[in-house]
Amino acid sequence: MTYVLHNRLGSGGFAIEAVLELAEIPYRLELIESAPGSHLPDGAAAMNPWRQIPVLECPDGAVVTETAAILFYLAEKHGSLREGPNLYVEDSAAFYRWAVFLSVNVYEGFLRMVYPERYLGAGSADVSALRKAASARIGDAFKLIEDLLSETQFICGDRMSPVDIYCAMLFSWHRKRDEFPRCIALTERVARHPLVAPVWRKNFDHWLDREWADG
Ligand SMILES: N[C@@H](CCC(=O)N[C@@H](CS)C(=O)NCC(=O)O)C(=O)O
Repeated sequence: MTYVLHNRLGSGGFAIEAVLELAEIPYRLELIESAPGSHLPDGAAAMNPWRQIPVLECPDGAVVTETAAILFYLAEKHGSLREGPNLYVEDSAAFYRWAVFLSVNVYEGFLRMVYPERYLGAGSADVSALRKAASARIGDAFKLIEDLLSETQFICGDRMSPVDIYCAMLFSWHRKRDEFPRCIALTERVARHPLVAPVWRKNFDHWLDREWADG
């Protein structure tokens, strides 16, 4: 049995698929037919009661959800995520720290923007205030990453790690990019990597800016 990655095009499973490619780990992709930004169909609850993707089914039958947890799990099982030719974790404290940081502050922020009804009390109409605050908070988080990238080329050092792939995906979803030139450069490096570019195009070309992967 091999890994089975459940995703839908344009969604968070991109980061896992790109990492599996870079780490040269065999997997099968199961795509859910659903538009990015919509709710997942009822059947999704069978694999993850929280009804979110990505979901990774492992060869031993384990099921892992939550993007950061999937990255940690794969890094524990496969040296090619930590010390491989395409991915390298120079600083494991940074790896754990920034992967969780991205999950709780950035990914969760996007969910506030996309699914505001989940975060507002019943009857509240202040969707635009919530979206504005979430976008500002996401910007604050990217400012920290931007500052970090003034010292190293990538988030965990001078080599690309799984956390860079995760960050590039999230940054490509952010609309206010001009003040983050280092995050732009990081995203371009990730999107244009020969092993990542086909996955990037497959996921994002139809609804996000094309320029990242076209280089
Ligand atoms: N905390 C989760 C968030 C995953 C997530 O929000 N996935 C989105 C797709 S990008 C999703 O499943 N959306 C459907 C929904 O929330 O109903 C993670 O880090 O993996």
